Amino acid sequence: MKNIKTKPLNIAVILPAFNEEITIKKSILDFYTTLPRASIYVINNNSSDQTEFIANKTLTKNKIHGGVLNEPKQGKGNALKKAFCEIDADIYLIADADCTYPAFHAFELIEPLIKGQADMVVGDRHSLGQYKKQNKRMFHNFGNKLVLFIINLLFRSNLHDVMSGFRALSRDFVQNYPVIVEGFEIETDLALFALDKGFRIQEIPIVYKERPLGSFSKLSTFGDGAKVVFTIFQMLRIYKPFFFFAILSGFFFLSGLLFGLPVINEYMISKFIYHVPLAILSAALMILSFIAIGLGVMLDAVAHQNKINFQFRMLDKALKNR
Ligand SMILES: Nc1nc2c(ncn2[C@@H]2O[C@H](COP(=O)(O)OP(=O)(O)OP(=O)(O)O)[C@@H](O)[C@H]2O)c(=O)[nH]1
Ligand SMILES: [Mg+2]
Repeated sequence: MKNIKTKPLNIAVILPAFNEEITIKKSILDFYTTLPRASIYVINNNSSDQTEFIANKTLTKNKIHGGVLNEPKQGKGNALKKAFCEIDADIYLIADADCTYPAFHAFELIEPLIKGQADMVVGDRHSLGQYKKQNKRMFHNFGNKLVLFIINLLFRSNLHDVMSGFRALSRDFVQNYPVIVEGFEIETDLALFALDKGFRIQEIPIVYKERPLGSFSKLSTFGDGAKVVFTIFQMLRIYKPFFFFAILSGFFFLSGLLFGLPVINEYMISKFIYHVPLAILSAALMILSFIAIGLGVMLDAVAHQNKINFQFRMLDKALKNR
């Protein structure tokens, strides 16, 4: 794929946009005002409105470095994949193109990366209580909190906002992050990958605004909520296999015990098994339980080895870059 060089500061502002004709111009100009030397890229995804035209016009008229990239495969994840593959920058600042994340926070987000204090800096919408106030969709707040709780529990982290669309990423992070999700699960996936691989995450409390009148959210509460839960499920299976298979094993074990107890009881009393199908079912569940825990142990070793390989690759790169 072709590499687009960003000059002169190598900061690329990435604005994924799908039908954002009402807000795209202001989004670009706000970031241009805050970071005049950054390149600004709009990643357009089959918008049927004037998004592409307005974005191109705004960038050209104001002589802003960057451009509009068109990604035919729908989804925010696909849009970011396009951006990470084609844009060469030292810092990637991602924001929505809907004016909900104030550009005046941009420097706060990239500063820890410039200083080398973090690999990912996230604009945290919750700590100032802004998201709850501005977002009128009850389930979003609940969904955010649930996902956050599970992630913090699993990774023993203390994050406040895993689903924020406003984040700055280092070049190192982007070069090592494989985008494997297509839609809005990308935010959760970014956070999980960073936690699992030991990248340094910093959160900056930010002000969050409601979408301006006339502009519409692309997020479907239940459809995208289900995808996020599925991503967590997948991540558990991949990153925490022992935990995942231990739960599965526990489930089989308890069911086996439940079906097996009457059979054992029967055998104790009459020294004979009358409920043969129940005994077979119970034995099968117990076998499944042992298979599951065995799988957990094996896959845990694989995950551990993957982590070691990943760290070696990073180390190798760092040594070569010296
Ligand atoms: N390129 C691209 N961008 C998308 C797609 N879906 C959403 N976006 C953009 O991603 C950003 C986030 O989408 P939103 O609809 O604002 O989702 P949200 O921020 O979770 O929801 P709100 O709280 O309503 O703002 C916006 O800039 C969208 O235009 C897509 O399929 N492709
Ligand atoms: Mg938004």
